[in-house]
Amino acid sequence: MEHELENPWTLYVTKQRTVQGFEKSKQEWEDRITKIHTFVTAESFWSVHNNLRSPSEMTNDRGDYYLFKDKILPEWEDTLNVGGGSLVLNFDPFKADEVWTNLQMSLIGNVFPEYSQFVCGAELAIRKNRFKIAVWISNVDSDVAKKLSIQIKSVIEIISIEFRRHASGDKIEFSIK
Ligand code: M7G
Repeated sequence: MEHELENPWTLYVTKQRTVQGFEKSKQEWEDRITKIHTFVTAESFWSVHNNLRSPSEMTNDRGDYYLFKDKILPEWEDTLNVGGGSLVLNFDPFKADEVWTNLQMSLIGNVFPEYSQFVCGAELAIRKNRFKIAVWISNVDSDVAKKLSIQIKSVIEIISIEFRRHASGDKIEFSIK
């Protein structure tokens, strides 16, 4: 018997920018996003996951994966992302594979049920010699974002979590060690 997920989740990849140096519109961003698959069962998630290269095998690449709830696009402009932000996980780079796998597993497995309604998706950005892993959340109070961060930190081996609203540039709203 297959295990149905609480929510369908969709995995996307992005194509890299062809032109550097100026802000891209929503349409241009959407043109860079390609949908890989929508998962409704844990088994279908694993069958795709097991066939993708892990972050540690992509250290010379550049690209992004987004695993988002089915009805939410991985873009700041989506209604559920407006006012929201990213909980950016800070971790030992040698643990990138397990952090990314465990984060995806805990989201699709609904490990944070009190906060799952505020979770929009997860992002893995691969840049030369650097990874960024983040959870995108909707427009919630700092306090809710902090409580979710503490739960994430209790199940995933990370060093700290920082919260940045999409619209606030690089400003850190809080950091939890
Ligand atoms: P990147 O390659 O992710 O940047 O591109 P990095 O190398 O600094 O990590 C970042 C650029 O992608 C932004 O400056 C935007 O032009 C575009 N971009 C990224 N996201 C997540 C969005 C989005 O949600 N909406 C729009 N319109 N553009 C985005």
